[in-house]
Amino acid sequence: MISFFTVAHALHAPEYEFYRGQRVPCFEKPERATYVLEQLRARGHSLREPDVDSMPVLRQIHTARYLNFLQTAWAQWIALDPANASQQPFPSVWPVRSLRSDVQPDNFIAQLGLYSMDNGTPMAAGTWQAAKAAADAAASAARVIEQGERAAFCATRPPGHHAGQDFMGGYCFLNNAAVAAQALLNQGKKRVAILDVDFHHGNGTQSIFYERADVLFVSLHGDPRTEFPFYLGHADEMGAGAGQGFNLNLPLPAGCSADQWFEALEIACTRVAQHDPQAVVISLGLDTYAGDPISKFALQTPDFTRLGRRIAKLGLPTVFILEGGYAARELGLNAVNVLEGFEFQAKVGA
Ligand code: SP5
Ligand code: ZN
Repeated sequence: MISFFTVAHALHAPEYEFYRGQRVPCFEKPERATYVLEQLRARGHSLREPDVDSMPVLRQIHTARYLNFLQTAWAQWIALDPANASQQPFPSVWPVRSLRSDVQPDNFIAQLGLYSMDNGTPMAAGTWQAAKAAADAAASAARVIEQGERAAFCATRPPGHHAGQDFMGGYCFLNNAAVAAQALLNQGKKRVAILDVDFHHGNGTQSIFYERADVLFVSLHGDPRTEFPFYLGHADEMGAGAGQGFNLNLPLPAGCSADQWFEALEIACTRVAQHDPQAVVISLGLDTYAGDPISKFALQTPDFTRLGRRIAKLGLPTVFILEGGYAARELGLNAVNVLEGFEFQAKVGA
């Protein structure tokens, strides 16, 4: 399968995030992509640069004022004080219930709060360029599917599934999985499914498609009662309006076994098949790995091969998009195991 990669990811390299009030090194770091690239090369996978401009699709997924903010954020930050070039901006105030989010403040930090769900999504000088390149990869992956490829993988960062229509969060800025799904629909496909297997609930993707029946969203993840993103991802969220019944959340207790996880995957895949989609997008978070430093599931490296095989059994054109996964060194191994499990099963037949 074709894997999309670009060195532009490295332009997003903030130094630190906050943990219990302290600055700690970022978990979502450039080495993540490097290790995936190394494994792809070592195991003979073909690599391609993104070659589709995602801007038209980004405008279908995100609001104009949010896209404008992201593109101009760093310049605004530097304009406040040239010394800010070596500092990271963080939001400090948010428009929660009863405060207005319809009026964009002039103050940059207030804008940052308006467009952020957390203080855990640091920006750097090249964040827009890196996030845009990852979205371009998602659009490029959709195009090769249109051209007849069975599957494609985006070995990209920053991730995307926490980013909503008009906000960043959880290390995410642009929703790459949503871009892939929308690009597949733009080709004339009538129904697409997104299967999100990241440890964390893909709140951004869910909310983008919550009132739509053309994109089914299915997610298995750590129970939001105890796990990030905390405020979305419960089992009773089933879609609204035209999208009623087209959202399925399978929250699992932190610390659950790999067996329990694969049982939930079976339910997820059954629902995807029932949707009868013309393509599936996999939000491929690998933070379900037992050795992940911020997550609490128990998958081992061979389990990722099994995951790839189960996805192939759906028998659908498939776009894989890298989301989380913070055991950087093992990330490459686990990611490529999913791809090779998929390819093996696709070859022997569903
Ligand atoms: C894409 C993705 O996986 N985003 C996850 C965002 C999680 N943000 C909260 C991180 C909290 C880190 N806690 C550190 C625990 C160290 N023991
Ligand atoms: Zn995650």
